[in-house]
Amino acid sequence: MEQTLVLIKPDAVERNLIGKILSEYERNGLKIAEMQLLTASKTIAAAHYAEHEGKPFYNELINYITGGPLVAFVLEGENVIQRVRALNGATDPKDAEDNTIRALYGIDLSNNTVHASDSAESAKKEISIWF
Ligand code: 3AN
Repeated sequence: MEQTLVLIKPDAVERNLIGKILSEYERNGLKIAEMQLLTASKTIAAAHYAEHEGKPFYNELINYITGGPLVAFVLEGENVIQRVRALNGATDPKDAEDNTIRALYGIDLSNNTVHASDSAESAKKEISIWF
């Protein structure tokens, strides 16, 4: 069964949105295979966002993702990578399609509430970083 790595990011945990966001995935038939609540270390954050190193928003991204507790989990199901990206919506909440998680709960491009792997290759890499 295909797997993907999802984060409920610090902005969402702070606003007590864990249950609402998990229920979006669960009511779409996706199964939680692993899950943990943690505050990410700089090492984990740097590994997760390695592709963004050197970009103008990199330091802000690392400070944000390590700035409070988040929920990291593995979801599984048929075509789960594409399905979770669709449920999350566009990266920038102002561009996110109606009723997607980022349209419902996202604040801005930095505080965009959730992360999900964008390919089978990144899912494999990200699952090994977080679990
Ligand atoms: P996604 O999380 O949808 O795969 P990526 O990988 O392009 O998006 O970006 C990773 C994270 O970096 C985004 N979730 C967002 O928080 C942040 N980000 C991306 N582009 C920008 C930008 N231009 N300015 C500030 N933050 C950004």
